[in-house]
Amino acid sequence: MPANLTPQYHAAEEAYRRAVTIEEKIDALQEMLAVIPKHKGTERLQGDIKRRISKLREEGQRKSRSGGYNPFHVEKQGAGQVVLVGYPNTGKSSLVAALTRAKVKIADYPFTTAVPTAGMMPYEDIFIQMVDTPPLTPEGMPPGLLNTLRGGDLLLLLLDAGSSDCLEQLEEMISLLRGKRIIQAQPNAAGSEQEVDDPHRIYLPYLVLATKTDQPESAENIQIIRELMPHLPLHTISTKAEETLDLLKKEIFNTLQIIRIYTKAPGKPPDMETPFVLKKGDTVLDLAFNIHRDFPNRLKNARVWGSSRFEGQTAARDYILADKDVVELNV
Ligand SMILES: Nc1nc2c(ncn2[C@@H]2O[C@H](COP(=O)(O)OP(=O)(O)OP(=O)(O)O)[C@@H](O)[C@H]2O)c(=O)[nH]1
Ligand SMILES: [Mg+2]
Repeated sequence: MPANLTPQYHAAEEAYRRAVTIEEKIDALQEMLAVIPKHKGTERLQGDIKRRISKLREEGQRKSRSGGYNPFHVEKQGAGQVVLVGYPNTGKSSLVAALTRAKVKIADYPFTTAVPTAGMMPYEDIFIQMVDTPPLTPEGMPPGLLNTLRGGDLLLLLLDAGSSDCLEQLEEMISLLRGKRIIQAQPNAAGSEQEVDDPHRIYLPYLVLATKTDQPESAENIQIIRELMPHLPLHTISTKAEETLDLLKKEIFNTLQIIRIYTKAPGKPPDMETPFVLKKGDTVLDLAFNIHRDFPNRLKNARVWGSSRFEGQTAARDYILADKDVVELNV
């Protein structure tokens, strides 16, 4: 008998495939079970889903009994999580050391880093989390790293611009990450539609960093990459040149698509110390949600300084905020 699976079922199945943690997997499987058409044709599939749920539950219980420590799970902190990825010796740990206070090991031999290590990078008045990772190889990636990458908000693909096989490494790395459906295909040409690998998938944004540009061979390699892949989001850095790191920080902030909002109480000066960090496109209502779950119910109106036409303009709940706006929420 044909199973006649519905779009809701396929959506839940897709969520299952995307799920990273045990909890997310169980949630998605339960949803699949809830929406699966209940007839003889799906009995085996229903049994299979139930078995998978109970196996995951056992796994979860085992993990929590043993403390559940997973070094490849990096708890998110700060305004965004940026995960570095690349072949051995490309300078991942050096970059994290240059941008944060994380204690990472740097060495001129490969496979120095064994597990992810996170540090916080100050950017103006916020902190962005930078995650150093163990290296990729042409054969693939260490078990667990896939989950670290999927958890990030932005990937930095590092490439040793001074090495003779850097173009090969770049192509292999992109094809490996595309194969794992973490990043999407390159745009074909300026302004053209992006090739869609899978419309249901959430791909991570990424920047390609050509590192060690203080090395003489790097200029030629970078020129070749620029000619061959003109649409690659390519940036060049050297941990020995502070100005390249400053530009990188700005680029990371822009690519994360976040905005900082400062709040003020009526009749009081704004708190310019600790901004709320929201996503580009977020509204007054999103800000209210961020402050307190039931704030939106009590919200009467808001006043905005910064992006509004005039200072202190009254703004509706759906007013789209901009970076560095000051907002007064009135209840
Ligand atoms: N000249 C130069 N050397 C660099 C730069 N960045 C890193 N290096 C050197 O490159 C070597 C490898 O650096 P790491 O930061 O350990 O590289 P990694 O990518 O973390 O290496 P794995 O942990 O093995 O994957 C070290 O000898 C660094 O000193 C740079 O910008 N310029
Ligand atoms: Mg390292």
